[in-house]
Amino acid sequence: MTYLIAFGIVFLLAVIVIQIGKVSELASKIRGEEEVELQNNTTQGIWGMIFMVVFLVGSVVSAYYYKNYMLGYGPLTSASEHGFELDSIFNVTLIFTGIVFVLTHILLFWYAYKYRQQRGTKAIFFAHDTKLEMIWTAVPAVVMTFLVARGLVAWNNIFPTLTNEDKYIEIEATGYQFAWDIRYPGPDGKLGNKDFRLIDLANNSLGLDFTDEHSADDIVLGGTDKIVLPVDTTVKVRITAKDVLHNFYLPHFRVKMDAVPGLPTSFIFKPVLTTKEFREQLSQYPEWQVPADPKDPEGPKRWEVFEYELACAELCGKGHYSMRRVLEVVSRDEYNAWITQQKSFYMTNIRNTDADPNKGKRLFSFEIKQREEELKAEFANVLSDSAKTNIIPLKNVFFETGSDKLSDLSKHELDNLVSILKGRPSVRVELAGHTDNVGDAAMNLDLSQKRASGVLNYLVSKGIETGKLVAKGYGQNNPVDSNDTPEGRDKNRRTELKIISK
Ligand SMILES: [Cu+2]
Repeated sequence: MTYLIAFGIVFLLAVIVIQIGKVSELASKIRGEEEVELQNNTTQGIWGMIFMVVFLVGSVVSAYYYKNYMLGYGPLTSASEHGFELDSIFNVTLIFTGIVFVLTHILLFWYAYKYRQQRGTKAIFFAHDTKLEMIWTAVPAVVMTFLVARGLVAWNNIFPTLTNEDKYIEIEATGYQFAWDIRYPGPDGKLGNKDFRLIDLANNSLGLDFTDEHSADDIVLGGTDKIVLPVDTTVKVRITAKDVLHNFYLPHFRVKMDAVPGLPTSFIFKPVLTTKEFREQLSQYPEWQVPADPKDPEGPKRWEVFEYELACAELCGKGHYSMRRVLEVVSRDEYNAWITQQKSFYMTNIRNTDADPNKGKRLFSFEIKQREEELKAEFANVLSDSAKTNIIPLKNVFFETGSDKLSDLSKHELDNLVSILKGRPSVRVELAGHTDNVGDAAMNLDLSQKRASGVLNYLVSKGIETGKLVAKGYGQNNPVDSNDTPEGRDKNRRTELKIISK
């Protein structure tokens, strides 16, 4: 029905145009054709001039009226250091193109009016004018050279070569249909390796190489988590994509860079205004003092709910809009507090699962360090007067299956233990071996005794006096969990340390 009506309207309009044409044809026949054409030319020339004035005044007035809604003006000044320079380049370009814009429009309509066909005038014909050609080639060339040179200088300032001495944070943004994965380096400050061949959508969607220590402590922010960055700190963003072209766009920071599958790009910027400071800046402007939700006039104002945002500036598919992410810029202290709360992706999701290539084979230096702190704390706890237990499980002591041979990984835990025991010369401990209930009870008892002795021998070889140590095997007699599940049996096979005297 709608199509029918639209078709009807178009048809009627065509009929009207034809009829008007017929009427003016008749009129010109009555009045003389030339007279009518001259009259038309003058009328159209005058209307053209009126249009030009309305159009130019309208352009300037609307640009002025809406200036506070445009990036770079009013409240929307840059929130990053380099953004001010970029804005000034845009302003210079706007001045040049603005002059050309106004001049060409005035000339266009003025010429159409002034040189309209009049009685007794004749158009001049010339095919070529060298001077004119030179002027209109040289002027734009000079202006363009100036703009491009300025742009190049700015580009080099925006992309400095960062050295290790520059204190900067490097994060990584991976775009895919339809979200961003944001990766932060862990405490080591370095983003680890990744490899597209390791991508496994269930466990490792970024393809992180978990055998790289730098990857093992990396933090990955999921699809909707707020991105947090510290103020006054240089941030380098590595930008990649997994499927199609995306674009990493932080409008308030004047950061915009394509995210290209297979071709990593990057951007360097330094936020200079925290989210709070930017909101305060917005609160000075009437446009931002209105309620954020027009249906709730008592609710928070627009400036109060403002958030910096990351958008994908590439039409990458039908869920494109959902790539929006909130970014919060906070003080450095707040950032440090936030980042220490974030958990390593590997340690939280992968470590010691079947997807872990390091399971039982390797401990990372940060794990060893962390375990050292833990062991010290556990020791301090069992030696304190308020201690509720005198047992410390030696979590990282492992043996080869069915044997009393200590695995290499155990040495880290035992070396830590040696240094703690050396610092507490009065302490005597029992090393207790336990097994699960698989196999013969007598053999388990024997194995647990051998394993406890193995630990004792290792400690003695590192300089602990034999008199301070007792090794005792308990076999399968003291389970701490059910022997019916593999996880339970895993827990029951253990070596413990018991304080005999403080
Ligand atoms: Cu996208």
